[in-house]
Amino acid sequence: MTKSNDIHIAEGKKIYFASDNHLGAPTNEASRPREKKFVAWLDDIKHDAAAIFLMGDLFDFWFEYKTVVPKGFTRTLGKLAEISDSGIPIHYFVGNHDLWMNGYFEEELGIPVYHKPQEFTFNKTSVFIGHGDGLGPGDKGYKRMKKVFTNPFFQWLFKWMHPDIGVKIGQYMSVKNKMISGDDDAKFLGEDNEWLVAYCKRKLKEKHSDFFVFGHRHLPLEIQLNETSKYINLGDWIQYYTYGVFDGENFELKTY
Ligand SMILES: [Mn+2]
Repeated sequence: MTKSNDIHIAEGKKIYFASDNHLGAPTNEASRPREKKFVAWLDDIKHDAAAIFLMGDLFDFWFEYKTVVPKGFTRTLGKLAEISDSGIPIHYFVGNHDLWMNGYFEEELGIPVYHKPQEFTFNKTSVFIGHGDGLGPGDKGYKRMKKVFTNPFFQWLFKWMHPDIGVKIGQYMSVKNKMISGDDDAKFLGEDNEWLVAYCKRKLKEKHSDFFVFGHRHLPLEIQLNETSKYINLGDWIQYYTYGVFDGENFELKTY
């Protein structure tokens, strides 16, 4: 398992990014066509991928018990295993819908899982990467909920519920109640009101990054932050089927 934040892109290779598949929403069956499309995309990109970044909310709800994980998503997990086993590094950033990961991706798939944003260097380009939830100003209700969701005691309590009940509650909170989602499916608020733009601009005052790449907004966005820094939002695999590609020089947002 590669856990270096320094990735070399060989000639002709690329780094791919995708986020917000929300597999399982509204049901496993209903999201199956989206899952198949995603697996076909993985199959296409594996030929020239130097690395793959999956940036959260792959699952609409995911919770790992000590010996149990939720049913479903077999095609995705199988494809990720195949690609990872072939030696292509995959990096996973948890989203607000699947932050309850606890070793399964590492052990089963050889995929490192990050719970916080990280800066990576691709050749000479610095890229700040994260799911994007709970960053910047606003979304106070979600930030309050996130404290509960990430609290070890509440996680421990939840774990003791029978998984058939626990996962049902999780799915309910995710699909119907929107308690887990927060503001993540809002419309474009304008550059001055996009809280991830505000977050990036604040970060830039401390340290330069060439690119900031996030998911979570479900909106494909490319916003120039200053002359040398750009914020990219990856969109989603529900409405847009967008993904990011970095070839060592240029970052492009494409549609599958
Ligand atoms: Mn999200």
